[in-house]
Amino acid sequence: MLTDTRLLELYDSQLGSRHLDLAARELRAEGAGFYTIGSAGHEGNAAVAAALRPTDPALLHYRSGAFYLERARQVPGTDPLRDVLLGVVAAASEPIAGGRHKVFGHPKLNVIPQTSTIASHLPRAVGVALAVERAAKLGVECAWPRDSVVVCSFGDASANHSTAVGALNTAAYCAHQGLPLPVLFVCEDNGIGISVRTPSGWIASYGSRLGMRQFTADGCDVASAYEVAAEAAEWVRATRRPAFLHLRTVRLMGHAGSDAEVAYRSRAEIAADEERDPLTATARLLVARGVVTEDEVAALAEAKREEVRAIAREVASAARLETARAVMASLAPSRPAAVAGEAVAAARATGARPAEPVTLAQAINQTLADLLDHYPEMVVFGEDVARKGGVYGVTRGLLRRAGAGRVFDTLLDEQSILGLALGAGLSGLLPVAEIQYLAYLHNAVDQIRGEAATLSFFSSGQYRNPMVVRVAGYAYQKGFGGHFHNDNAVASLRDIPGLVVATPSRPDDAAAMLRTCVAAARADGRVCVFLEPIALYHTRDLHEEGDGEWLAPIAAKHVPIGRARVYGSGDQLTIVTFGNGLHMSLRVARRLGLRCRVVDLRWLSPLPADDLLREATATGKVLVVDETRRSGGVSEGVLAALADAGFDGRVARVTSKDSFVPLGDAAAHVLLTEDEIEAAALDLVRGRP
Ligand SMILES: Cc1ncc(C[n+]2csc(CCOP(=O)(O)OP(=O)(O)O)c2C)c(N)n1
Ligand SMILES: [Mg+2]
Repeated sequence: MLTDTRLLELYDSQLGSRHLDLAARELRAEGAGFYTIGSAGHEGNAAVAAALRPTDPALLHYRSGAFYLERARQVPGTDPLRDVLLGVVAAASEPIAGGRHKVFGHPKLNVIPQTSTIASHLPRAVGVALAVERAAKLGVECAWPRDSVVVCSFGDASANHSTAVGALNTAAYCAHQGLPLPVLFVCEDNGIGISVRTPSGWIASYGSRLGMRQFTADGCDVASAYEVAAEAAEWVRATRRPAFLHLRTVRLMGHAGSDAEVAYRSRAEIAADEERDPLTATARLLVARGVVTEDEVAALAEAKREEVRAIAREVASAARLETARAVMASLAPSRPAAVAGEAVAAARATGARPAEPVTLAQAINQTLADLLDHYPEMVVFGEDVARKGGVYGVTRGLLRRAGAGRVFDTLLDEQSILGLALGAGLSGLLPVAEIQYLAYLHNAVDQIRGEAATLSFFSSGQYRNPMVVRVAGYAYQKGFGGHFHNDNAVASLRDIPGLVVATPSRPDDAAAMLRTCVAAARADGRVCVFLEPIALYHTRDLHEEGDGEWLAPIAAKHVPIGRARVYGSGDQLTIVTFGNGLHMSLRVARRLGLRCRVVDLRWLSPLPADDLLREATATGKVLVVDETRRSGGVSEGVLAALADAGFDGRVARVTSKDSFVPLGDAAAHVLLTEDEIEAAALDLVRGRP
């Protein structure tokens, strides 16, 4: 049971949270604040913080203000009221996002900042919980204590998002198999999502529908909520199983400052919520227990109002982010020398490899094996990667080599695979996840776009989720699989700030580039997508059958991010390409007998702009050979890079069509062909338009 002192402290957190909401609206009215979504009515979540330890990683709902304050009480030297207000005014000195967003987050409090994309943090929460246990099993260092409980809160409407449903299902799936997964899901149920009501009883059985232990607490009664939350937290801590805490709350003061809820809620409904105001309930309890008098309780509220207002006045004029450079400083730390050092060390540690030439698939496979040997914290996972060794055999033998704790099959859900990488990277593991086909990345891409790539940005680099996501992609599978095994859509990756997109074409590059990506993840916390051309996995020859020119030995070297590779030094034409385009372009160049140089970009993001310009200028004629689509494809970026750099030579491009790829031989009608490359090359060299 909560002691009188603790009850008074929880009341203090609840009051602080409410007055932060009010101050945020005042700051908005004065034109100094930019965020008015508050926690009013949800202040019972202070009880959840009280039931947990400050070392338990927390991924919080945007209404978990009282949780944040109550947790900060447990950590000396923090100033949570100021933190939140600095966030509201987007001050550069705000301790987590540095003025980039208003979020609850603090490394000292183990509160990991979240995006505004509702439910997108649940897959990561599952990943963190799995990582806590996995790190212990592997004997590698973890960011959180061995007996942590991961807490993850969200709203009742958010519980319906497929991302939430997927993550909850993954948690239940793990528990069903006896895999330890210490996560406490807390649904802060105010019965509504902006203006849409949640059907009565929907959340009451949510966790139990999944076979999860469900706890129910009245968030408007902080004392009883604490009892339930403490029981739930202890149950998760002891059993290492996931649980679902249904915290019944009300929503006061509308969805946000700008929301006139009278438009969609009756006055009676609004009044009924006000009747259940959790602050009034705690005040009544304090008086009933004889801890304070009615006058004293009112004085406490007034004092808190003054305290918060005084800080609000101070922060209203705090310095904001002044330049693009300041805003972007935390996007993606990049220390090329450190990355090179890391990659070279990993390559050296491998020892000498027989200089026998291998295929692209073998090169990736052997490099993964070497890296698993070198990094005890590295884990490799995805659909079918372990027992089967991947659809194309790229991960074959890794399970036997590194064991089931480090190489494992996941369930069939790309959001969960990426969420696992997000949580694992954050917790200290080095995740190398696989997405089976590029076409299946798209339904989960927000886990890279919204989550992975923004964590450093929204935490001023204080949190990071290093990861390498291997994706099998591109077309040319001789008509097999249709669009879904031949997808060539890369636009949704190329515009993600800070994301590294690597695409190896040849075996030797694949090995070196994979080492670089893993090194960039480890040294700089980078998020790297490693896009592998399926059609080249087992390719051996280049010009003629049996020439073996697409095989190469794995050399112990590293490739800097954003550096191209150039074939030939001809002065007639520069062909710029990547992926399957390299194989086609080298063949065309030989057939035509032109004096060509062929540039393999190798990195689609960041593009190798310097190498590109140098090689373009060398001939003055550039043909971009791009197997992706004409619109939104890579060639647009290449042309723009040349134009930006002031290249004034001739430029042309050949691409695949703006189409999905059909099944069978019809695929050839929409995919870029060697004939098209040949014709365009000749036109450019002969000076035809
Ligand atoms: C993926 C996504 N879709 C839509 C929104 C816009 N949005 C913000 S909050 C919200 C309602 C959430 O309701 P609930 O989960 O019940 O949380 P509450 O605000 O009631 O605490 C919506 C639709 C969003 N942030 N993210
Ligand atoms: Mg709600």
